[in-house]
Amino acid sequence: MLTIYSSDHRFHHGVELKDGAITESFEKPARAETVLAQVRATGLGEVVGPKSYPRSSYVGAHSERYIEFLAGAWGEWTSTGRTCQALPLVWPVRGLPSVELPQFIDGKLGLFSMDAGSPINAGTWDAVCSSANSALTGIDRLSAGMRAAFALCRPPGHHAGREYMGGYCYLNNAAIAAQRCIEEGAKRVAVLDVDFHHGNGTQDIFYDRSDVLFVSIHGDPAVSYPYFSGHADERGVGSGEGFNLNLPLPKGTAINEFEVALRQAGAAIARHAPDALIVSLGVDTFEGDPISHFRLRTADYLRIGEMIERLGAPTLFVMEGGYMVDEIGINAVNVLLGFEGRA
Ligand code: OKP
Ligand code: ZN
Repeated sequence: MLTIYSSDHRFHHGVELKDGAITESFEKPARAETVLAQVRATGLGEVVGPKSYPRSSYVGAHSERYIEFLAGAWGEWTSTGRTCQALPLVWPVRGLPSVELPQFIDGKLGLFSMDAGSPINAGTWDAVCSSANSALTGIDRLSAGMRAAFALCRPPGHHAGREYMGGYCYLNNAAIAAQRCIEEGAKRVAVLDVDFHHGNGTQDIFYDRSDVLFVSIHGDPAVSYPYFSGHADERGVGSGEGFNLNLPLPKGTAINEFEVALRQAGAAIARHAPDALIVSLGVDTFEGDPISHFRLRTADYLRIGEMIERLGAPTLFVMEGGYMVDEIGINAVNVLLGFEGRA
């Protein structure tokens, strides 16, 4: 399987507010390096860099003013004399009367974010573009007839909504790829999100649309981030009603129950009969993951890959989360090996 990877991801290395203290983010450069090392060690296939794409390729999944904000945020932040990473600290929550675009960067950071989980530093925008471009390069290969490809994206994307960043995410790589696929003539696309966390951003972007089916298996939002999205009764709106399927699972879920959900997801995807399938591939469902609480084991990821292959669609895997740095490479690549029948 072809892998698309750019070392530009290293330009982004964030901080994280954890338990009230500033620490190094779990979402760190070593994650992508570990996955790449495993791609090479297993001989998964060729590794190529992403093509470059104009900024307008991100519009559609996102709004133009959000893209403009992201591209300019570091410059606006540092022009005020600050040198540390930019983080939002105020949000337009329910009841506050204005959602007008503020002029000052601190206000923009709040308007365009769901949490303080997406810090911006000098290299963030370049890294974020390389990540989205990897997904775009992957979808273009599928359009050219390739059966499957792996976009080794970092930073991840599935928490980023049409107009907001959050949860380590800035541009929604999977959604940007799905949108391009539709613009290139696909009638129907499905996005299957198997990351531990609900893909609230992807849901947000396609919630009112019937052309892109979104299916997510994740930790129950009653007890897991992002808390305010991911419940089973979120089914889509307007013509998108019935084209959003959330399958929340309890803490401690292991492969047997995960597989039941994956079969249900597969049935919904088969009914949609997509021209392409995009998999938001997070491996923070692993038993050793430091921020999640499912109980999947390394061999289980082979099985997940096999089940996804049986759906029969041209498939783009897009890397999302997974924070057990020593295992993330093996677990992610196991999905791809399982897909290729190399279990
Ligand atoms: C990104 B991805 C939990 C804090 C949650 C954000 C998690 C973002 C996960 N103590 N912080 O879906 O893997
Ligand atoms: Zn996750």
